[in-house]
Amino acid sequence: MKINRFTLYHLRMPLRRPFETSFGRISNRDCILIEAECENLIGWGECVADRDPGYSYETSATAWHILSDFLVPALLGQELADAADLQHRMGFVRGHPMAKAGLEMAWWDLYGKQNESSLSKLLGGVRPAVEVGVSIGLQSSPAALVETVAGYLVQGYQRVKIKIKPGRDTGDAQAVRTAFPDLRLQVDANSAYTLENATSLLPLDELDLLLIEQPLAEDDLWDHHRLQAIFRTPLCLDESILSARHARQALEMGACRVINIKAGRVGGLSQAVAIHDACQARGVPVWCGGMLETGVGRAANLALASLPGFSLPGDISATNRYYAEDITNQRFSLNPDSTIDVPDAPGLGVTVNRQALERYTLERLELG
Ligand code: OSB
Ligand code: MG
Repeated sequence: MKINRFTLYHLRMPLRRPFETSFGRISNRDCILIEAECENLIGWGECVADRDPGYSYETSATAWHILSDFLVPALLGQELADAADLQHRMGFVRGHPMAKAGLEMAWWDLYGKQNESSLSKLLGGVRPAVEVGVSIGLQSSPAALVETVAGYLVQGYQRVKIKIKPGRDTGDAQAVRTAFPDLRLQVDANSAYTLENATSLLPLDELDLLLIEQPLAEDDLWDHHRLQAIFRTPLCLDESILSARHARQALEMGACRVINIKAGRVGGLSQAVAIHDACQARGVPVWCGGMLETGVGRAANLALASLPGFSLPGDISATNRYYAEDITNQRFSLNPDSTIDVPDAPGLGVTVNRQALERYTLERLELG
C-alpha cells in the first residue's frame, strides 16, 4: 500500500460535561484526526494526544510537529507492506507513541477497506459486542458523585470507574460502595500518589474493588511492586506501560496484576495486540482503556476490545456520554447488557461527517 496524501486536522470538541482527573479538568477535548489517501480509498486515524501534557508528555501540538515534520514525510509514497513495516519506518523517532498510533490506525483502516475485512477480524477479534463501563471524573462532593453514578446505572452501565486524588479517594469510593453494594467498581489515580502517601489508600482494600489503576508515577514500576505487595486488590497499570517489554517487566516484577491497554499510549494497534497476547499467555486480564475518543478512535477501541483476552469491561462508553455531536456518521450506543456492538464494516467501519469535522477543526494541513 502506498499513501500519497495525508491530511491532518487539529480538532477541539466540546464535551457534554467537563471531565476532571487528578491532573486537571477539561471542557473540550483536542485530538488530531489523520486522513490517509491510497488510490481511491480513504483511511482515518485518531491521534489521542490532548491539548495539555497532563496524562503524558505528548500534546496535540507536539504530535502535530512530530507528524508533519518527521513521521508523515517518512511514510509518504512508500510501499507499506504491513503494520510492522510501518512501525519500522517510524522507528527513527524516539517516543511519541500517540503520534505513531494515529498513523497506524489510518493504515489499518485503509488495509481493511482494501481487503474488505473489519478491523476486529484483522486483529483476531472473537466477539460481536464488548462489555463496557463508564469512567467518571471527580465530582464536587461524594454525594454528587453518588448521584452521577446512579445516573449512569440507569442508562445501563454495569461497571463504573471513578477518578481519585489525594483527599478525594477513600471517602468517594466508600460513598459509592455504600450506595451500590454490588456494583463492579474500580478507581483510577492517574499517578497522583507516592509510595509514602499511598498508604492512605489502604481502606480501599476493604471495598471489593475490581482494581486500583495507576496510583504511582508512570516511571515507577518498582514502587508499584512494593505497593502491590501490601494490597489484596489488584493494581492495574495504565501510564506505566508503553510497550510489550514494559508489560512483561511489570508482570515479572509483580508491579501489577492487570493491564489497561490503550493503542495510543503504546504506539499503535499492533503493539496493543502484542501486549494482549503476552498477557493472555500468562493468564493476566487486560481491558481496553479510553482517551475520550471521537467515533474514529472509539471504533478502533471496540475492535481491539473484541480480542479474547479482554476479559474486563473497557472504558468505551456510548457516544452520548461524551459528545452531543460526533464527527462520525455512526454513533455508538449502549445495549441493555452493558455492551457496545463492534463495527463489522471494512476497516474501522465508520464514515466521517465532513461538515461536523469542519465545525471542530482548528487547523488543517495537507501533506503530499
Ligand atoms: O486514565 O484512563 C485514563 C481519559 C483521558 C486520559 C486518561 C484517562 C481517561 C479516562 C476516560 O479515564 C476513559 C474514556 O471514557 O474514554
Ligand atoms: Mg487511567
